[in-house]
Amino acid sequence: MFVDRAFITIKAGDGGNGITSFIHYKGKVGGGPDGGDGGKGGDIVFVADKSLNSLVDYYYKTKYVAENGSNGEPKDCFGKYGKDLVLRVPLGTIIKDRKTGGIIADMFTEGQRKVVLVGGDGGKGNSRFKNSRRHAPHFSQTGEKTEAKQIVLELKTIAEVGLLGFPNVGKSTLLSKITKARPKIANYHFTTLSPNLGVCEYYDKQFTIADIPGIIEGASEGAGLGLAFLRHIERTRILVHVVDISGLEGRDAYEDYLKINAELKGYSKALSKIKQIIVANKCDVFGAEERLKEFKKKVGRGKKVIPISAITGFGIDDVKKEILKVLEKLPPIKPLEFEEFKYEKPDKLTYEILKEGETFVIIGTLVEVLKRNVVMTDMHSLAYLHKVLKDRGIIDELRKMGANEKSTIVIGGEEFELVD
Ligand SMILES: Nc1nc2c(ncn2[C@@H]2O[C@H](COP(=O)(O)OP(=O)(O)OP(=O)(O)O)[C@@H](O)[C@H]2O)c(=O)[nH]1
Ligand SMILES: [Mg+2]
Repeated sequence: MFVDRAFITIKAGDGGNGITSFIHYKGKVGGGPDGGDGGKGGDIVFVADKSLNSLVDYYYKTKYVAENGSNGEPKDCFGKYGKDLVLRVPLGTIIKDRKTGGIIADMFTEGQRKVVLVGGDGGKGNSRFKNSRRHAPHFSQTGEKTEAKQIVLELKTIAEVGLLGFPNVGKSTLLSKITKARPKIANYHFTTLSPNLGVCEYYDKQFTIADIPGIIEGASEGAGLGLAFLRHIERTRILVHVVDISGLEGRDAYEDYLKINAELKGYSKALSKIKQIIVANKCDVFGAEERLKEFKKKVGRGKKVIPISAITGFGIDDVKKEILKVLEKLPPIKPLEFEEFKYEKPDKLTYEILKEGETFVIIGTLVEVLKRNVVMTDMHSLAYLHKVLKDRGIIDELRKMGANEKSTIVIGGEEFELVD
C-alpha cells in the first residue's frame, strides 16, 4: 500500500526522578545525602532515508513514545538516560504540527536528522540540595514530564523531473527506458497507482525523474485518481508532458494536452508555471507522422515537440538531452522555505487564580514548575513555595480577590491556608 500522509502521536521520554538517600556507614547513622539525579528522557528524532518511498509504517502504527529516564540511585549515581526513539521517513517528508499546521521540518537530504521533541530533564537528587544551612535535605526533585504531540507526516517526493499525461500514454514505459526503475506497464488505464522514482544517468550527468498516475479531465473534481498525486511533482524543475500520438484510443493528442494543462492550473498556479517538455509518444504506430504534424501545428511554432517511441527506443536520447539542457539552466531544487515551528518547553511562568466560593485555585505553568520543585513534607521547601507566592504578588492578589485565613488555596492538588 502506498501512503503519502500519516497522522501520528509522538511523545519524548519523561525525565527520571532524583531520589532522596543518605550515606550508610556500617554501624553508623546520619551520613550525608547521596541521592543521585534522574536521567533525561529520550528524544523523538526523525531521520531521512532514501531507501524508503512510502509512509506506510506510520499508517499502521500511530503512537511513538521514547524511553523514560531512570530514577537516580544512592551513592550519587545518575539515573540512566532514556533511549532516543529514531523514526525513519522517506526523503521529501514534511513534518507538521497537526493543530496549527506549522512546518517543523522538511526532510530533504539523505541522513538528515531532526530532533522534534526533547526528552524531559531528570530531577535533582537530594545531595544537590545540600548547602551550609541545610545539611540533610529530605527531598529531591521529580523528573520533568513531557507532553504527547500530534503531528502530520506528508510526503512530497523530491525529483528534478516529473512525468505528466493521460493514462496509458506510455509514461511508465518511458521511465523504464531512461532509468533502472521497473514500474508496472500494461495496456489499460491507471496501471500506475502510486509514484515511481528513477535515476537517469547520461554520461557524467544524472537526474531523478518521478512517474505518477495518469490524469484525466475532471481530475480536480475527483475523476480517476484525482489530483492528489500531483503533490509528488510539485517540487520538480521540469515536467515531461507525454501525449499519445497514435490515436489508438480515439482521443486527440492536442485536446489531451489542453485538458491536462487546465487540470494543472486548477490544482496550483505554481505547478502550471513549471517548464514543460512536450513528448509525443507511440510514433511507431501507423499514421503517427500525419498526426504529429497536425499536433505540432496546433501547439504552435514556439513550442518544441520531441517525437519518440518509448517501445522501440526512437527519440529517447533526444528526451534525455533536452531534459539535461533545460535542467542546466535552472537552479537546483531547494528544500521548502518556511518559518520553523518548534515545540517549546513551557518557559514562561504563567498563572491564573480561579475563585469558587471560599476556594481559590491557582493554575498555570508556574504551578507545574512548583509541583516539581516543592516537597510538601519539607519545611524548607514549603518556605520556598511561600516566598515564590509572595515575591510574585500572588498573595496580594489573593487578598484582593477576597481570600482570608478561612479560605482554602489549592496549588497543584494540595490545599493550603493563606499566610502572609
Ligand atoms: N505502440 C506503442 N505502444 C506503447 C509505447 N509506449 C508505451 N506503449 C504501450 O502503451 C501501454 C501503456 O503504457 P504505460 O507505460 O503503462 O502507460 P502509462 O502512461 O504509464 O499508463 P498509466 O500508468 O495507466 O497512467 C502499454 O501497453 C505499453 O506497451 C510506444 O512507444 N508505442
Ligand atoms: Mg504508468
